[in-house]
Amino acid sequence: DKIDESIIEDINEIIELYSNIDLSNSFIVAIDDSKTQLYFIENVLKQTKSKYILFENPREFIETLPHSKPDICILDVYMDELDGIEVTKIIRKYKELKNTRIIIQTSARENSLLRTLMIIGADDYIIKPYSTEELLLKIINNIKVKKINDELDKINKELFEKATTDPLTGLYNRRFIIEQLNILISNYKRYLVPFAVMILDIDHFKRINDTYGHDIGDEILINLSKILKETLRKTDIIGRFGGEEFLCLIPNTPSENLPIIISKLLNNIRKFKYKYEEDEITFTISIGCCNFTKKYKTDNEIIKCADDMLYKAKNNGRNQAFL
Ligand code: GH3
Ligand code: MG
Ligand code: MG
Ligand code: MG
Repeated sequence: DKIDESIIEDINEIIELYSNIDLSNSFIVAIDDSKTQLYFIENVLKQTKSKYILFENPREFIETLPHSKPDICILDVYMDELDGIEVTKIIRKYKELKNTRIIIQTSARENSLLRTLMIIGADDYIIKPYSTEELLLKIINNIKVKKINDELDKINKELFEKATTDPLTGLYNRRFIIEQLNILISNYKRYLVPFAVMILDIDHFKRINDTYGHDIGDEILINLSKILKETLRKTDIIGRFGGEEFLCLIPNTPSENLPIIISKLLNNIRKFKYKYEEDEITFTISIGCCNFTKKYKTDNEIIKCADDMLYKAKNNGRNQAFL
């Protein structure tokens, strides 16, 4: 049915009817060097109840990035300080703003301009002069797309985490760590980027389970994971390989630095105490470590090398490393 304008005067009613979305949580930014145009846009934004900020100077807007995270940027093309094309390019450099919708307003429908807009990653355009309803329609539709894209990102992130993470410790799981190992192997073959593979295993872990129970065993695994994260670098890839065995990939570390990292790790674990009733539970680990070199062809070969070293460490009395 045709909606009679006289019946629906309140813009919010239109928004609700048309979109079923609440714009009050949306954040919209408009950048235009013309005060009159900004005033017009403000009148529309005010009625949507969204949060908004207006900028006459595009540079002042750029300074708020990427923290300000607008849902929509309404940008004028021609501005003295910095044109809408340049502003769009800057927004698109921030990966945290990849879903921010960019609506360009222009007074000419030039194909060369439209082509440029597509190339630089603008999402939409609106021809000046436009009406309140035109701008409103653009805002509502772009907010819808923004929300859908945010939702998809969230789902993807959750799926990725599920597929790559060990639920008990939050470390990477075996599958992901093997994938990463193969990436490092390719990088080594192509660019000779060095890396080391380290396998570590808790000594006599069965005793901890037998003495204190499986749940306390789990706590020890969680605490060991924390120590690994704290001791190794952010660029190191730490995974739970299975049971009480962990695999760490250490890229870009000269082999002479490996003993330093390893002794730091062994020390931090020796110092650790888990308080349980009257007891203080301690544990040790054994480590096998290998640098990747030309003599290895596959992931299995380098893992076997680290495993052989681990075996030596165990046989030599545990609580130590072989490399
Ligand atoms: P070693 O020094 O030779 O490594 O002795 P160990 O006792 O650590 O080795 P073993 O392989 O005999 O036992 C490993 C134990 O780890 C047995 C198993 O029940 C326990 N384990 C494996 N996964 C988990 C887990 O997720 N939680 C707990 N609590 N225990 C686990
Ligand atoms: Mg202008
Ligand atoms: Mg063990
Ligand atoms: Mg084991």
